[in-house]
This record gives sequence, structure tokens and C-alpha cells, in this order.
Amino acid sequence: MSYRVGIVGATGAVGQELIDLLYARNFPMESLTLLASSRSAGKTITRGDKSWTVELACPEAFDNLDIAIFSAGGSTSTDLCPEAAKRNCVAVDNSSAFRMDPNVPLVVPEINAEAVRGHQGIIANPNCSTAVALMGLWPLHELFGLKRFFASTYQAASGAGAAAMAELEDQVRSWVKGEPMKAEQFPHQLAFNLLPHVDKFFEDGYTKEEHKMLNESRKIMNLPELRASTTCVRVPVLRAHSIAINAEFERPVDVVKAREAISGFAGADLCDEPAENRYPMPIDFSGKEKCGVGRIRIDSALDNGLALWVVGDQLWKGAALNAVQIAEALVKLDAVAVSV
Ligand code: A2P
Ligand code: 11C
Repeated sequence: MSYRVGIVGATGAVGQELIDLLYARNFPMESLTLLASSRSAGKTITRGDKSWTVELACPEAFDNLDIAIFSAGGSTSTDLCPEAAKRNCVAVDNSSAFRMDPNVPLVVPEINAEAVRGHQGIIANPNCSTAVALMGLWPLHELFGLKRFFASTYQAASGAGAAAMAELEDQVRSWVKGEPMKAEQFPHQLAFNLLPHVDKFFEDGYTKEEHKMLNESRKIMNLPELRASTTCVRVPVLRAHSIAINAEFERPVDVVKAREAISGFAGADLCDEPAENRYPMPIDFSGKEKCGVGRIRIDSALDNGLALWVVGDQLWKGAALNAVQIAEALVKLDAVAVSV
């Protein structure tokens, strides 16, 4: 069986990766429809000998689709995911709009693929830094029982979209030429700088991105009592996010067993030979399906604690790849049809 698939936000950084991943992974497609705003409707997108005319993302666009993957921001998802679901087209949504809705499964297929069963037309894809962090934390949780964690993220420009990636490159070019830099995508210059600020600030002093790490981790791993404190930082890297994690577990930990668990986990690639200067780095894990996990060591400040470093392609595991994996899980579990 093959499916009529749509991508909402097809002209964006994640949308472009979605096109390539759907073909690279041989997703069973009867057709692919590319949707975006009126700014891009009518433009042509090509891949090899295939080409598409971008269409306007409007409610009727979902009449003839079975699966639509959304990566066009929260307000587009808020407006259009329910329209897709109403038309029997399951929406796999990359925005934060529906993630904490109790009627919407929030899925990382290596962890909770079964949660796609019984969806009501919308399935949420997690925030990128959360998805990447869990590729290190989940196998360790299965072994030792996760109690709480502290994390600092090092988030690439890609998390803020194609225009942000272009701005970082432009800033570097301007710096080389000795010209003034434009900073429109972030509140400050990103090149040669760090911003301890991803998404909006809440009254408690944390950012929305930092709240997502706790709330989404709880939901995906089904650990409602989990505690976490995160600082999210934007760094001048183009497309892979990194996360330094200090995690406390219920049971005694062991570094050798932790490394074995990471090696045996489908979503992770153990990269942990510090004596050989081998550890995961964003340039090595851009364009990789698995997330790199390394620097695993006994944490010196926590009981039953491990410190680790996880790196994953923000555009892939953090967004497009995970969304395609959700669509694959829907097919595998025969759960594409919308049943409300
Ligand atoms: P458009 O090209 O029409 O602006 P990025 O995350 O790289 O910034 O990309 C955002 C994506 O979301 C783009 O494909 C963009 O399309 C799309 N988009 C933004 N606003 C809307 C909207 N109101 N309706 C449909 N697509 C939208
Ligand atoms: C970033 N994590 O790096 C954000 C992007 O909730 O899907 C994705 C925001 C989200 O800027």
C-alpha cells in the first residue's frame, strides 16, 4: 500500500530535509504534495528529474492526502492540523502546538512507537533538543532508572530555520570583510558569540525551550515524576544540537554497562574514546541518522550519577527524520487512518 503525502512548510529548512528523507528511506508514497504560504505558492522545487509546484497550505489542500508532515511554525499547525485531521489526513506535527495535549501522542519511535496507535488525527514530533537528549538518556533510563537530570544545550542556528542559518553565514562573511553584521533572526549577533536564550522567557526565569525539555521528556518516557533543570544556549553552529547532561538514577550506575546500553540502542552511536580524542561533535553528526553519545563518566556531584554528551542533527533526528519515522510507525502499525 502507498500513501498520498504532503509536507507543510516544504520550502523551509526542515521541509527541504523531509523531501530528501522520504525518498532516501523509500517511504511508500503514491504522491508527494509540497505546501507553503502564499509567499512561496507557485514556486518550483526540483530533485533530480522530479519537480513540484509549491501549493498554498489551506484546509482544502488536505482533501486528497493521507499523511501531512507539518514544519511551518506553531500558528500554521494550530490552524491547519485540525483541518487535516477533519479530512481524514493524519497530521505529524513538528511544532510545539499540540505536544502537551493529552489527546495527542508525542512520539520518538525508538522509545514509544506504540503511542501512535489510537491517535485522533494529530501526532506530535518533539522539540529537537529533547529528542536528541533522549537518545542518550532513554537507554540509560532502561538500565538504571532515571530520577532527575541537569542539562545545558548547545543549539545550532538551524533550530530557528533557514533564514537563521543564512544569517549566521552572512555574519561570518561580513566579519571576514570587516563589514557591520546584520542580526535580525536572533536578538544578538550569533557569529563568534553564544546566546543563553532559546524561545521566549517565562516568569520563573526559565525559557519555553527549557520547559519543553522537562515536560516533553516526562510525556515521551512516561515518567510523570521526572525532574530536570536545563539551560538552553544558541551557539554559532549550523545544524546539529549538542547537550551536556548530568543524570541521577535510582540504581547504582556503571560506565561499562552504560556504554554497552548506548551501543545496543537503535537511536545512538557510541563515540567515546577520549584518549583518542574521539567524542561526538556537531560537524561529525550533521547528516547522520543516529545521535552521537560520548564523554560517559561517573558524575562527581550526584548519587548514582552519570555525565554524558549527546550530539544529533537538529534537522534530522531533531525534526525531519523523527517525523518520517513516525510516519513509518503509522504504516508499520497499520494506524494511518484517522479514527476520532
Ligand atoms: P514560505 O516559504 O511560504 O515562507 P523555516 O523554519 O526554515 O523558517 O521555514 C518555515 C516554513 O514554514 C517555510 O516553508 C514557510 O513557507 C512555511 N510557512 C510559514 N508560514 C506559513 C503559513 N502561514 N502557511 C504555510 N506555510 C508557512
Ligand atoms: C530551536 N528547538 O533550536 C528550537 C526549534 O519547539 O519545535 C524547535 C522549536 C520547537 O530553536
